[in-house]
Amino acid sequence: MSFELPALPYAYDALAPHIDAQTMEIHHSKHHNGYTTNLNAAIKGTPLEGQSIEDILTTLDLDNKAVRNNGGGFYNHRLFWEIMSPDGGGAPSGKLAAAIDEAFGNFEDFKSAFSKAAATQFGSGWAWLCVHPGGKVAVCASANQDNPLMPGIGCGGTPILGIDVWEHAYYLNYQNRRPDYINAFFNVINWNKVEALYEAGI
Ligand code: MN3
Repeated sequence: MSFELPALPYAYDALAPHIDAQTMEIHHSKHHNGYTTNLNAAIKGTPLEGQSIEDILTTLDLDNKAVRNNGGGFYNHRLFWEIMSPDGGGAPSGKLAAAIDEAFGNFEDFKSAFSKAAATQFGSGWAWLCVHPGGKVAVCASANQDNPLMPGIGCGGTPILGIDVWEHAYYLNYQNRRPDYINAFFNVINWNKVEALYEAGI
């Protein structure tokens, strides 16, 4: 029983012009595929083999670099594909919208906080919107393929939205203009999915 690269829920060119087809194809078929293959190799024959990715990450020994990097990479990209859609954009509604308003004041201030976390993450990493027990939401960022499920990385909760700010996620189309990529990402956020993850994580 090993982890499998999940199929994208849309075509490689579906998110263009916000995220271009070549970036999506390389990102999914090379990068995500590599994390998946390397995760399987790292857990093979160990007590982690057969566990869910969530269980592996929430009990992770941060010194286990192979599982930290590749388990994080497997989980992070799987979430990333799901929370984007060619029909995305706009703003959340319902309980998630209320939680965002409570935490940030309004959607625009949330967008600013999330965008700042993504823009100022030094080097490779991710920015996240997480839900905490009781339903509060918060923004944080993590380095490399770390994510909020991992204990002790200084960014916690259950991730319901994440943006990959590794250069491989945007450099072909945006070069060094990470803020332009972050702005474009908001045009493809699948808020229906993020809301469902919020409801499941309350
Ligand atoms: Mn990536």
